[in-house]
Amino acid sequence: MRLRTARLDELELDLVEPFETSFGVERRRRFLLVRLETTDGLVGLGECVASEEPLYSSETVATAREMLASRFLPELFRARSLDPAAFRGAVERYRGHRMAKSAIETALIDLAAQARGVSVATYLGGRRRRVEVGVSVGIQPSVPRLVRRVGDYLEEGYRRIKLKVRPGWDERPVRAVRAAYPDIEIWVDANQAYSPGATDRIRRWAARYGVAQVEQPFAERAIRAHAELARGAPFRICLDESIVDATSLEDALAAGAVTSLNVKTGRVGGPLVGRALAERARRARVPAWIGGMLESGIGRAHNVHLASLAPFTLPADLSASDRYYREDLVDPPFVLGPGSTLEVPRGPGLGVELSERRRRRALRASRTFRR
Ligand code: OSB
Ligand code: MG
Repeated sequence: MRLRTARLDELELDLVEPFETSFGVERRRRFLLVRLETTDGLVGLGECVASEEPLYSSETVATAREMLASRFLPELFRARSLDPAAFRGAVERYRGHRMAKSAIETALIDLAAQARGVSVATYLGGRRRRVEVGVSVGIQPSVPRLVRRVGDYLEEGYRRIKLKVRPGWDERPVRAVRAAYPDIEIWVDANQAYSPGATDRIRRWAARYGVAQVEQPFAERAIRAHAELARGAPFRICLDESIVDATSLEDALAAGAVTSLNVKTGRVGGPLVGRALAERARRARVPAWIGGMLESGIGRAHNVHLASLAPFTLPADLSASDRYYREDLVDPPFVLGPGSTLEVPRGPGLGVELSERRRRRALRASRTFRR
């Protein structure tokens, strides 16, 4: 099996509502889709989670497009095999650009699973048929609006609520949500918005309102500050942006800075590394879970397959398609099932179909590469 063509689509989808975090507001998502077609007619798909602006991380749609076109796709055309692990090895010497690498690795995993006639989940070693999920709720225009929004999601069936927080939008909204819903599981995510001086205040309000998990309050490199907050805390400290590879996880574990691991395949360079990090965390008794980047159905499908693996024990940031987009790119769309779960598609490969009509409608640019 060799690569015949690679296509890089740039798509744009409107979000059903703006998503506000400590680093900005997103109203639509512009992203790259990688489509690999083999000489024997198989098609593998991968989504790149880089955003237009370098706010969550330094990668952007433009840097990913450039690295895919000039380095990673040429590397793949030269390769003697389309094995995902072989590709990983071939691009390891290029530093960073993990989201771009992951877009190809996911497409290769889709191909490899199809070649074996199994689902991506089975290919990766996943056994669950349904994965538990929650919802990530952006910063809202007012506290009453937030409480209503959370109420809507609970009514839809989501059981775990993650609130985006930042200085000035933390204690008040968390207190109000806790007062309105005394028994729900509340997580918060600050996307690096606090300075270490805020440690005592965060510890106080998070403990008082029964927050189960505080995600990435401090800067990506601030391992000591996260360890300080974790000391004796009655909630988990989750690292997202800080963990980009095996070394950063090892250092965070040794420092006691991480008691919950968010795995995003884009951030760590692909599902193979993501799986290894979750297994490493499990040996340290640190639970892992799958994070989200507002993916379309292609990226979501990859994430749902990965979430079916044993070490991912906490509910994922993977909501139903209609929480993000009016019309998802895939058929069938993801819908919320019993017990706040999404069903793992049965495959082969991703087990969902890319709608050609909706792809065309969302398409802004496209480039095809041939051997
Ligand atoms: O930090 O988890 C994050 C979305 C974009 C960028 C960063 C994050 C998020 C989310 C959304 O929290 C999770 C989802 O896709 O539902
Ligand atoms: Mg996060």
